[in-house]
Amino acid sequence: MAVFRENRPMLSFHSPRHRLHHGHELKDGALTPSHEAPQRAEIILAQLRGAGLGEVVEPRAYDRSCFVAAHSERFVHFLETAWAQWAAAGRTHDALPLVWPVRELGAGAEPAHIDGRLGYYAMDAGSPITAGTWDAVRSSADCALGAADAVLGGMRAAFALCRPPGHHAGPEYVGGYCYLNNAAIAAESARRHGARRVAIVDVDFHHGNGTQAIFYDRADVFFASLHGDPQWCYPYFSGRAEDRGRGAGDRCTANFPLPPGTGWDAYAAALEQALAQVAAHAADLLVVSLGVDTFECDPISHFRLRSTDFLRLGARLAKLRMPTVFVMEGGYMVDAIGLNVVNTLRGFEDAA
Ligand code: FKS
Ligand code: ZN
Repeated sequence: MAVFRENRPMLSFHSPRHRLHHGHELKDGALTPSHEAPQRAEIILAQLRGAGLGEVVEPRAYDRSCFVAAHSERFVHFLETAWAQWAAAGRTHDALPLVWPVRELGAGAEPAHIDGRLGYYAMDAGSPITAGTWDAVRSSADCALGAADAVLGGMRAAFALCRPPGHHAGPEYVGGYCYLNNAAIAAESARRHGARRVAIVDVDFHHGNGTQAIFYDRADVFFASLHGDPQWCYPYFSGRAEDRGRGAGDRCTANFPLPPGTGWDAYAAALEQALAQVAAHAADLLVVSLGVDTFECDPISHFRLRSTDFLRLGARLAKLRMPTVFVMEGGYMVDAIGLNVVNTLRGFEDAA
């Protein structure tokens, strides 16, 4: 049973540098400003400040070795250098991949040309790289590391207002608006600072394929995800109930694919099962990949949670009685994104 050394309200982490990243995505074949836009974080921040949930602070800058803990060295080097190489080739629009090493094309050696490197380190064309992307991405991971430090230092809970999000980013690839896997970086940091076991619960509408991949072989980090069934929902190629971990990590991954149209009752039933497994794993620290794109009005997702359901979600997570790091992932209905995030945190705090 975890012991909380402090009983102060939660602490939140936010960096204004997220604004340096504002890219485009291919939507129905046309290049348009991404749904993953700066106003998402601005609206969450405004609601958070008005909610009386504790202080919002800027994280310190962490060393790149904290990112390499969850990703490969060469991948982090790619993120650091991609824009400069793209710009040196005379390009001015967002850097996007257009060719991928699928199946027998294999994952041979990393090409030298920027077009080859972009495809080598991406699962899709959903993570544009712009001039300010790397700065924003680093600041997002810093938020997750700051929140992990706060909880490791004895706080009951902390919220990392990460932007861009992270849970689709794998050991060596970007994808689905994600670059560095903030939740995985927080979990790794917790492990390195003394947590023997960590549990990650991913409640974003989309499967956290990147987080799953990073810990798939490991027993020290348990990963559970509730998400839209990949038969019908992005990222299509991961998140099946049969995928339960490998080797030492066998049974340390739990996936709950749910049909489009899922509302609170069916969602809550799956959540019970997921959290029973989290409790059985007896972790020292909980990381919640918090996406609020499960909201009924989300423009790109297909669950039907209401704003008040997020209060219940938060309260149920609090019942685990674990030190908890909330890491922001998705949510695209900007009119409600702040309310839905704050409701989750308030539900947690009120039940704590
Ligand atoms: C469906 C197109 C799907 C990509 C969706 C990415 C979702 C990202 C996310 C994250 F948390 F990472 F931000 N496009 N018509 O919400 O999972
Ligand atoms: Zn999502």
